[in-house]
Order: sequence, then structure tokens, then C-alpha cells
Amino acid sequence: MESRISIAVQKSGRLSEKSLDLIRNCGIDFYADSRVLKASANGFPLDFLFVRDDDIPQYVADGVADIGIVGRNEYDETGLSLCVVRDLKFASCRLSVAVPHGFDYQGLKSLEGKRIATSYPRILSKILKENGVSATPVVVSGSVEVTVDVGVADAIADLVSTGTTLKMNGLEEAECIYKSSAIMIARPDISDDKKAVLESLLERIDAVMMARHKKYILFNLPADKTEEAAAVIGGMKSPTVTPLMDAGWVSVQSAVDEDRFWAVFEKLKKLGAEGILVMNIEKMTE
Ligand code: PRT
Ligand code: ZN
Repeated sequence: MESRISIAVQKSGRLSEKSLDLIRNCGIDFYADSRVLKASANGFPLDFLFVRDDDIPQYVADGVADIGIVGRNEYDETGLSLCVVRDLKFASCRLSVAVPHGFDYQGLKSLEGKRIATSYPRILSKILKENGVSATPVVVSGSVEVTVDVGVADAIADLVSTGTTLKMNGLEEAECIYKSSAIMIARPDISDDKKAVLESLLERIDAVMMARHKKYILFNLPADKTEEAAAVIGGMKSPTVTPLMDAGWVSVQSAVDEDRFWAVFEKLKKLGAEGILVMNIEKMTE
């Protein structure tokens, strides 16, 4: 019988939807309902376990699940030693030191002897130790941003994405000390059969992630500008160039990195490109 692998995914929260979207985009079909704890995929040997994110690393360590999707912050905070098989690059955030207005922050040394509220005492302590700073972590499991106001801490170290929560609570983001995003973790002692299933899942994930950062462009170009256009596009291989009925023109198609897209677009227009079509890529391999 074919081996199946199980994945622990956050039941409801910042990671849930994107974790499930990623797996669906891998062409894996399943039914997830917020009231159920388990699900099984159709046509791919993957079973789901929907749990709180805090529990995911331990479940993977205990073999309750073979793999899991969790924030790097949650994983690092456990101190467990599992395999980080992919950085999935969503749910990005940073752990930042934030201080009340009027706190003269001059780097981590300003925290010497201070009380710092955080939900990530292990990560914070490691960073403070590396920087030779001795401070007292005040461990709280939520509402870290109110601790200064109520007088239990002098500063905080909390996750930030837009910075709105800090501002709303009268705090200033003083320094980012750690960066996080969703990662896929796996048990180190997974069987060979399961490893093969994991490899096939990772191959699909890589294709989806690669496509996410690319656009596909198709345009007509004066034939004598082909070399220049290829240089502008750069990328993996030379673009595909097809002659048009009008001998002076060619049709060019290629994938372009999304972050370079507008710069490439402008340059191609200057070279005389016409009828530029831009498409999202669903999946892609190197
Ligand atoms: O119920 P369960 O335990 O499963 O979920 P949870 O409430 O513990 O976690 P959840 O869903 O809030 O976050 C899951 C993961 O998302 C975290 O472990 C991070 O890896 C990641 N992530 C990304 C964030 C944020 N962005 C984030 N902004 N986690 C929390 N926040 C909080 C932050 O703690 C602060 O309270 O959002 C607030 C700040 O947001 P901004 O936008 O105002 O800066
Ligand atoms: Zn949690």
C-alpha cells in the first residue's frame, strides 16, 4: 500500500488560509471545514490535522504528524530540532523591540537591566545574550503591547507586520531583532516511503512558489531589436522568438521576475515592443 504523509496545519488564524491555498495550488484536492480536526486529500497521499499553531512543532516532533506549516517564530521558540524543509515566504513578520515615547533607545544595550515583555522569551534571550545584554524577560501569552502601559514592563519584544498595533498602543518600533515567515517542518526520522511522498509534495510547492514571483510576457518586436530585448529580459534561458508574417517583426515570449517587471516593461516599450500581453503563471519549473 502506498504510504501517506500527514501535515499539521493551523486550524484558524493567520497561517490557515495561505497554507491551504498553497496545497490546493499544488493540485491537491481536499475538503476542509473549520469544525473538523482531520481531512484527507483525494488523489494525493496527504492527510491533514488542523490544530493550534503552538502545537504544530511538538506534534511533528512526536510523530503525530509527519510535517507541519508553522511560523518560524513558533518553531524557534520551542527549541526543538526538526528539519526545516522550506521557507514558504508567507505570513512574514518581524520580532521587534518597541519602547514607549520618550524612551531614549540607543540599540540593544539600552535594554540593560530593563523588564521586557514578550511571548518569545527563548528567541529574545538568545539575541540579548549574543549582544551581551542582561535584561529580565516578562513572559506573557498575549496583549504584549499593553504591558508597558500597565507597568509590568519597560519595553516589549513582539511580532509586528504593519506596525499599527504598536502605534495604537503608544509604542515606537525601536529595532527589528528577528525575521519570521511560514516554514514547512518535517520529522527528521521520516521513513523512505514517506520521504518520497514529501519530495513529490515539495516539487509541487517549488513550482507554485517559483511561478508566484514571475509573470509571463508576450509581445511583438521589430526583428532587429531581438538581441537587445533578450538582454533586457535576462532570466533563465533566452526568450522564445517566433517570426511573424511581416518579415520585419517577431513575436517574443518569456518569463520575467515580478520585481523587475515594470523596469523590463518600460525598456521593451522603448525598443518598440507592441501588443504586450502579461499573464500570471500558475506553475513553473527551472
Ligand atoms: O489560535 P492559534 O494559537 O493557532 O493562533 P495564534 O493566535 O497564536 O497565531 P496567529 O494566527 O495570530 O499567527 C500565526 C503566525 O502568523 C505567527 O506565529 C507569525 O508567524 C505569523 N504572523 C504574521 C503574525 C503576524 N504577522 C502579526 N502581525 N503573528 C502575529 N501578529 C500579531 C502581533 O503579535 C501583534 O499583536 O499582530 C499584531 C501586530 O500586527 P500589526 O500589523 O499591527 O503590526
Ligand atoms: Zn498560537
